[in-house]
Amino acid sequence: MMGRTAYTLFLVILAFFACESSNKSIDHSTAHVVKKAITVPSFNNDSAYYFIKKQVEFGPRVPNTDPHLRCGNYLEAQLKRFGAKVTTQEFSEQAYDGSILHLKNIVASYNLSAKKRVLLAAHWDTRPFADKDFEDRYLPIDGANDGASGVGVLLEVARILGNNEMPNTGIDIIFFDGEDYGEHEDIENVPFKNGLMQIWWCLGSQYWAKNPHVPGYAAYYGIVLDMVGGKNAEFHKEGGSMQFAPKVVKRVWDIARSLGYSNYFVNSNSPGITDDHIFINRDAKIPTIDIVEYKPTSPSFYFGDYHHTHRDNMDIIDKQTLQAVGETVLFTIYNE
Ligand code: AHN
Ligand code: ZN
Repeated sequence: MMGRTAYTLFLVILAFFACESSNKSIDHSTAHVVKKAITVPSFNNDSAYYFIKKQVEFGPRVPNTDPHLRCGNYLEAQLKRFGAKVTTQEFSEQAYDGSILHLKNIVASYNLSAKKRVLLAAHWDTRPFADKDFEDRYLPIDGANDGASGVGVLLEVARILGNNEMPNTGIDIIFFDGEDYGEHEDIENVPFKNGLMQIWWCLGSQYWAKNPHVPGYAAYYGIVLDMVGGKNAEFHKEGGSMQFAPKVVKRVWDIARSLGYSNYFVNSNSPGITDDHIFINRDAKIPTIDIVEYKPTSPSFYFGDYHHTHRDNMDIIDKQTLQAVGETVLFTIYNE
């Protein structure tokens, strides 16, 4: 892997040659605009792993429970510690079972003066049951991968942003609530709401996309992380991402390949999935991709076999996967 110093040097040399070659064909008095070489800081997978473990230790982060409340406060406090401007959105939504969920989206903003912004997101709530398990199918899960992994990687990105030179763009990190409160597998007829078809998943992103934390908020593009910590995970080019943001998919997959992570960021397509990126694309109109473990080769309907079971715990979290995802995201935002 290229070290920090080597990478900066590489950029400087690249800039030098860029000027050299153009000098041959054009007037020497022409001023050259060379983008300032910013060193991409290193991603610490131990740190990301620790942030995942911390979340899991609160207990399942199911809306309307104490672990959910306490974990939300922890996330806010961490982001403030890492120098972000933190905005929260508290709102209530009806769930598929008629209960009212008290939800909170948490937004961390960096480089406030930058007009060109990139959005990074993950969901911080966890599934209230293990409906794809064979046992205890009505007990909540740890959600180490489904939930905590994306947040863990982005907390590490926030820590890095707070301690290093900023990228050229502004960065907004959003932790969405209420993503995983969709109907239990046993429910045969998905309930309607006010006579209308309703998607009971992704309640936080659905709310934010219609009520952004800053009125008229715009971003150049967005990246959602979901289930990004599994051992030997494969990320395929997901249908919704390809429909709404094919250029962003290409850019991220190209960067992953240049870093040697083609075994994780596989050059293959997978079907679309209902996840937070869909609403960011559809309602907030920000081209957004989903980096999600959802693979055509999986025997359990595209998902990993831990998905929505009690096996989704710290045992399946792998630091090498976290490194591949974290480094790819960091290089993407620092090269904008
Ligand atoms: C559906 O299963 C419809 N959506 C999955 C989105 C999801 C759930 N991501 C993580 N957990
Ligand atoms: Zn889930």
